[in-house]
Amino acid sequence: MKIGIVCYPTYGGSGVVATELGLGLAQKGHQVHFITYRQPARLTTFQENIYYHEVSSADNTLYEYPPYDTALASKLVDVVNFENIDLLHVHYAIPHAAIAYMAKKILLAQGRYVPVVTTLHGTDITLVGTNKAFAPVVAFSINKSDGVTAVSKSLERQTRDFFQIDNDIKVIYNFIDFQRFRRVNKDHFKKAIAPNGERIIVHTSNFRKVKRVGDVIRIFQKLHEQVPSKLLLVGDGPERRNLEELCRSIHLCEEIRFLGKQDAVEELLAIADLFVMPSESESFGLAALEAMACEVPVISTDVGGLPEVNIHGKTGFLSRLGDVEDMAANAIKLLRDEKLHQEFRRNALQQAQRFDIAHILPQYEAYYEHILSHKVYERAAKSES
Ligand code: GMT
Repeated sequence: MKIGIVCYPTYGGSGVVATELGLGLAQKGHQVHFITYRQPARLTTFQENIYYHEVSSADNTLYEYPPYDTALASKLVDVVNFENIDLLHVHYAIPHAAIAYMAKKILLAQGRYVPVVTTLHGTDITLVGTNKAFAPVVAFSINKSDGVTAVSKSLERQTRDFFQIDNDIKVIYNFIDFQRFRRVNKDHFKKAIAPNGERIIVHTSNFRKVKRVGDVIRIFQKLHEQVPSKLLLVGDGPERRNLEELCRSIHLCEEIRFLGKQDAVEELLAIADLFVMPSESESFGLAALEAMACEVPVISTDVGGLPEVNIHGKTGFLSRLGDVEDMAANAIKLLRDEKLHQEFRRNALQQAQRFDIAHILPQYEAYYEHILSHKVYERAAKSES
């Protein structure tokens, strides 16, 4: 198959999933064309069957906002025609599914039908989606997609709750590549971070408000009173400054390290004893899955798709949003009981294996085949003409 992938090329979960999916499909012999405004963060080396088409908005002083939507739609039309793309897979309802719809209509006017599969990742539905002003565009783009997938059952439910959806939504979970995310021995590194055998707690995110990194620090503060430990904060984002202030105000700067954006997250997870994700909203929680694949138990909230990934009392613990006391108590319980901790480590790996890319990738392939199959394809083409 020749597949065009549109995504945000940043470090965020949706960009990671889209890029890893494309790389996996290319390894299986499909031809994959990434169409984005920047080279995706995880698309670093040359790979057979992978193509990259950069979308550049016109640099025109006439406009306050460069017309990205028009630039992307034009690029899609061009790439689909020139590369003979069979199917477009766009990640995020807005703006990508909406733009893909425009490209599809233009191509249709030229006598060519290209089906569009949209994957919903969360923020487009739960946060942006709740902004009423965007709702008509989100609902329209979902309903007009030839196929729609969501990364968890929870996200599928929320999408139906928020919007008037008359299209099918197939749940295809996010996945993990065990070639990369697995526990490896990094003892020398662990010694450098925790010279006295302290426990290592890790949090990774883009430090947006919704991630509640302040709660991570509060949980750590309570844990640190009882268990010698260090906290590694990986990532960067709008809350960073406030978080640094918080660390200073509670005098824990020596114990908490801000590591910024890291490419080799798996090396940090290899030395972690616990991963903390106290998010306010999380459609799936890919970062938690990455931790679990490295045998790191997870302390998280019970929001969104997190209970589908982190199993309470088995791979970690779930708490209500904002319940810092409970999350800290769970962390202490786990880190004080070595037998329990080891058991949770094993369970975390076992649960992560359910999301092995080797199981999930064929689900996408089968879904593409289904969309391309005559029945679905012709019906959609008819309704669009
Ligand atoms: O969580 C973020 O801020 C990034 C966001 C994104 O769009 O990249 O992540 C969303 O998609 C990920 C991949 O499907 C999910 O693992 C995250 O749970 C989801 N984030 C939210 O729902 C807040």
